[in-house]
Amino acid sequence: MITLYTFGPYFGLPDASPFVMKAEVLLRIADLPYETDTGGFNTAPKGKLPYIADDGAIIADSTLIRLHIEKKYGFDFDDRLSPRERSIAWAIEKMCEDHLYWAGLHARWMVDANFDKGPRQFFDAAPAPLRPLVVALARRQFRRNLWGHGMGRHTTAEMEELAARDIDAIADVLADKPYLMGERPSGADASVFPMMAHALCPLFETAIRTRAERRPNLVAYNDRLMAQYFPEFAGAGKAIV
Ligand SMILES: N[C@@H](CCC(=O)N[C@@H](CS)C(=O)NCC(=O)O)C(=O)O
Repeated sequence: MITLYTFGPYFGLPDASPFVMKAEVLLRIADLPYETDTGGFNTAPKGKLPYIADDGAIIADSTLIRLHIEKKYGFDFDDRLSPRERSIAWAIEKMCEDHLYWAGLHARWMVDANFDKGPRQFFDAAPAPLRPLVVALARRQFRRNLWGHGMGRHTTAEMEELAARDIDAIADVLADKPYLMGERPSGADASVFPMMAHALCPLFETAIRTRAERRPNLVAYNDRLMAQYFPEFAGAGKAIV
């Protein structure tokens, strides 16, 4: 049995991390049985979640998990796609993960109002006297990560403008199809849907959310895939505001 190490549900979403949601959707698309464990962060081999344990093998990183599933279980997530479509799907996925994600991270971790109703709760288990220090150190680390990536060097307005292009690109590629690349889910949906679920999370006030809400096909896509892959969370995000 595969064990998927997760953060667990937060903010009315199946997981605090879109990458963990991605790993879970990949496992569900491939129809592989798995269990989840929220106790693995401190021993995460790359200091991040998700990772999986599969029959003694540890695979850290959602995309490497995908490659593992493809190789070990002979499952091709993109079997219906042409080489050109596979390339478009890969490019959109990586735009989400390596560009849009970082703008969202800034909006959630660096904007006090969002941080206070969101990520601050990750530290609730820290001893009360130490908690302010732990929170400050974590936010400083995230600020450094944002700077290292490069997104954090932009002004808020610049980040929002860049993220808006991402949102519009996703909406335009999706168009009126049920899934990003057509009538059936492909590997990119495992990534793009969780990114949209996080972008559209009604708990947070962000320009990314506003931009995504302007695209009805994105909102419907998120609702549809949430109902398909995490039916227990369909509508849950709306209920927590
Ligand atoms: N490239 C990784 C990214 C995973 C990632 O960024 N995970 C974040 C949560 S969204 C994390 O665990 N961050 C913890 C930290 O940086 O301390 C993947 O695809 O799995």
